[in-house]
Amino acid sequence: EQVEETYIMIKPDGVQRGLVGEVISRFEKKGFKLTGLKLFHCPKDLAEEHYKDLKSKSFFPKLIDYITSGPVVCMSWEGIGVVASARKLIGATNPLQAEPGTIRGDLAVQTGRNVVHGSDSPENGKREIG
Ligand code: DAT
Ligand code: MG
Repeated sequence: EQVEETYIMIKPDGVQRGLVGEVISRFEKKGFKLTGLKLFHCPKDLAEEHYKDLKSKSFFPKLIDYITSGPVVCMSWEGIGVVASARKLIGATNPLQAEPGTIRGDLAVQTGRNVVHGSDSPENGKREIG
């Protein structure tokens, strides 16, 4: 396991519902290091670039509308094995399938409103932080 960085984003529903502190707290308590943070209203073209791997999916237009619907909190987190570990802390994409104890398992119901994004590989971590 190596020191790496991942991109974590609190999505508009998470910001709107007042879950920013809760999400940050879980990564802090785990022991990861916050290396960057900003509140940001994502423009459409950047949202499409961020989710470019999903461009062919039927839900893509709704996903872009949702992610650009309000401010998000953009963060980079550093630590040993942080990319995979963050995905475990976040839980499964569908919150109804996410284990209790995970962010999505504890705090969300709908796939289209699943509170938080986490990079799925160290390469995508670098790309998404950029
Ligand atoms: P994850 O966010 O767990 O990495 P993903 O990369 O497959 O999941 O998809 C990105 C986001 O797109 C996901 O957080 C919510 C949305 N999404 C994925 N699958 C969906 C589906 N079947 N219906 C609606 N939205 C979906
Ligand atoms: Mg993903």
